[in-house]
Amino acid sequence: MTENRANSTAPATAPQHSVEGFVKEFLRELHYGQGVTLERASVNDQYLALARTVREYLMARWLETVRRQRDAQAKSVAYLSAEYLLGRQLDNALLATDLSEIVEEGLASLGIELGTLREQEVEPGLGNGGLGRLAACFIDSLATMSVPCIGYGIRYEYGIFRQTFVDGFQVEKADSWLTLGAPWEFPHPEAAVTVHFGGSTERYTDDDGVERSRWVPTWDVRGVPYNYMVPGYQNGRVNTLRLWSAQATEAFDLAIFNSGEYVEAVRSQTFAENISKVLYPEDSTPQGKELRLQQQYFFVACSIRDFVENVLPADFDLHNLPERIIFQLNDTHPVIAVPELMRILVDEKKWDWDEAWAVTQKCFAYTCHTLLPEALEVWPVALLGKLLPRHLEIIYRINDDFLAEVAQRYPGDELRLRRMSIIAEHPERSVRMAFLATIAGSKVNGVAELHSQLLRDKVLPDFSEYWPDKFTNVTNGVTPRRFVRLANPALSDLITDAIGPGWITDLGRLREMEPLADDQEFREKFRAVKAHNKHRLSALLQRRDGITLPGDAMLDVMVKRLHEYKRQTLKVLHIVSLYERIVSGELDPTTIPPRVFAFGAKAAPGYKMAKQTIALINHVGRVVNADPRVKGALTVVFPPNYNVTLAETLIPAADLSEQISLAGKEASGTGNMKFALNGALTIGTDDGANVEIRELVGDENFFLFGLVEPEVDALVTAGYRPAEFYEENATLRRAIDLIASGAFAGGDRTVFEPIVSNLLHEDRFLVLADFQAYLDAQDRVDEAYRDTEAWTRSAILNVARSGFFSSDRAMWDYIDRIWHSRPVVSR
Ligand code: GL4
Repeated sequence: MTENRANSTAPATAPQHSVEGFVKEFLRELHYGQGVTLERASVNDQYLALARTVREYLMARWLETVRRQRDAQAKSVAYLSAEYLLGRQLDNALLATDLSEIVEEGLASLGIELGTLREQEVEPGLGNGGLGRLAACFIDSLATMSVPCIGYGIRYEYGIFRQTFVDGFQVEKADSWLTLGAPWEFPHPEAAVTVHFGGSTERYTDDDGVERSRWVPTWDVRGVPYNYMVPGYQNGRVNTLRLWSAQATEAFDLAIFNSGEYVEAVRSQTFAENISKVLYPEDSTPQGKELRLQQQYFFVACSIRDFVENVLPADFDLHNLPERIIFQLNDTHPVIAVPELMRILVDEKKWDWDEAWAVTQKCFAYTCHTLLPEALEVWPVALLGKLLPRHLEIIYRINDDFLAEVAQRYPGDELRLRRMSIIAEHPERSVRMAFLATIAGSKVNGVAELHSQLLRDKVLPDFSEYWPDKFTNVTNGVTPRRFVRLANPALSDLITDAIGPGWITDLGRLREMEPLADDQEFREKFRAVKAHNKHRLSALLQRRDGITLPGDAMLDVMVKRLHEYKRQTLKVLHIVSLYERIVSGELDPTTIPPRVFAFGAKAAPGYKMAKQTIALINHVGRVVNADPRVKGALTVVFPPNYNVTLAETLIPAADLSEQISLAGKEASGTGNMKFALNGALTIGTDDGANVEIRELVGDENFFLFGLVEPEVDALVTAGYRPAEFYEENATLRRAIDLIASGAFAGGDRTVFEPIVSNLLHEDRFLVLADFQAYLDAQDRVDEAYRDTEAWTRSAILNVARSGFFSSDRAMWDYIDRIWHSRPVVSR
């Protein structure tokens, strides 16, 4: 289905919402869609037929949603994101259509277990971590809120790599998520768009005698759109996610082929298709590679053209564009969309520059997702000029005009001009994409209160001084559908029994549970839910990885990308320290609550320190788990390939959520929200959204530790010397020495030497400075956990007070503060 301009015919009718209706349709799909009989159908056949059947239930709603939105001429959000970490689709679609029970029963009547088919789905891992998952949560919320939105992105043939461990070291495998069929996508080759690259620009005089520039590109690719349904929760709405796949404009050169040079003949095809071949597995550290810039331009050029030519009516006056669209830039990855829209308006539509700029500025808004300086994208001028010469010219002009304005406001302030220029001169001449986004965007937002403040004060201070009103905050959120209702059915039932089902679309209503924290019977039920979720996790890990979890232990979980600033190393030091204190006889293991330490983390394939840390966790785990002296007290598990699917079972089982990044480094975090909503208590620093979680759940229900951002700043400015902490703290010294001794590497001192020496001599993220505070906080955790009733009370309050972290709320904030769009409710 494309949102083309043809008059909509009457929408199709969905199959009957009954067991009978479902079974009939399912068998029809099996027979005529898959071409097999029930007897001969493989599990994959059954899964594909099921997915297509469920899809049919959504189809009429999809067509209807598109029609309504078009008729209403409503303002749409175009969410431009290089990543969408969607997770599995089947369950979400069943939930949206309220079909779960019907399907379960219908399949059972055919002797098929829904659970088996569910397991067949490979999740589309088209994102790295928080940023990509956030995009998926946002489009879920907008659909549920009936707000018109098109998600635009890239249909990577290979998503985030599949992680395996070989001798504890990460080994990456290609993620072939499309191999067994892709029943959720709708390719539209007929709606393909051509995108140009390379070449040069030239000056010419147009028919009206006006001097103009134009782009003379040298090569092109086709972007083929693949549509995905984004169903709202039981509201009859289905929005669209449109991902672009790159194809060659000409399949191959027949002349070369005929001369027998087969490989050479398809070279251009391979070249073009490479653009959407694979997701860059970097998170918070962009790769300044040409292919990445190609990906970025490819998908935004396709998306803008699609919106202007296919979504808007043919006679639409683009001067009114800001009334119909807001392009939300998900970090800097899609920022090249700014000069692209200018190019369309100025070069193709022949508008005046100022006229085009006035419209463009109203069409974009920019979300920054980081604070790490190395994560702020810059493109070398040489590279950008080679790939997109006209865009570079446009960027120069935007910069000249902007700097002229600044010079007027601050006469003689040369330094300021240099600081604010889109073009950086050192270490090489390059384009600062965050500056371009800030200058072009109608609004700039950070993703948690603290982050937005640091963004204003530290990352873009000149800009926030220049445009104080441009800057705002929208604290991130997560979708309660996937991360509570689907991931935690037992808790969902308990909540619904207590306060009714309204919380699923109005998460603030969880507050109504607060008094139940004091109800002993309710607390017992709540504990039963946790125990049930632990069993469910235990069964999954057994099946998936052959990992056995001990029966009754505190589940302490740290899941997130492996990054030094997130400080998985601090967690390891805690475990090693406990282990060392037990085996040295200092600590009696029977005096602490038994704990399972669970990790999940992928490291960027080129990030050596991160990969070493993964190996260290695995090696520590191996030694600890095999040592009878700590048996029962300490267990370390690290299931490979942490992804959305695993998160959905792991998070609901957790007792303790580890959010221990160095203050001032984690922009927001969203895992932290998922844990709190599922009744885990947080041990965390004053960082990102942890700050707001703590404010909401209350100090007494949160384990805070560590330096605060100004202290971090002061310590670093004064000259931080980690070795001093090592020398002054015997517990820390013994833990580090144990690692250095090779105890976790079969006596080999060299294996983890880089980690040890990094900690002692560099320690960019102040692990050693926060070590003692972290241990003290962990002691408080142990103490609190011993009081089962009080712990449960805190856990319930975490759930009840975390409703703010719904992505629905985040979307309302975007609407209020940035987009000024509204739901389409009329018929
Ligand atoms: C991230 C931040 O690191 C993370 O704190 C934040 O929650 C997320 C969504 O806003 O964006 N930025 C990058 S890059 N990857 C992320 O996960």
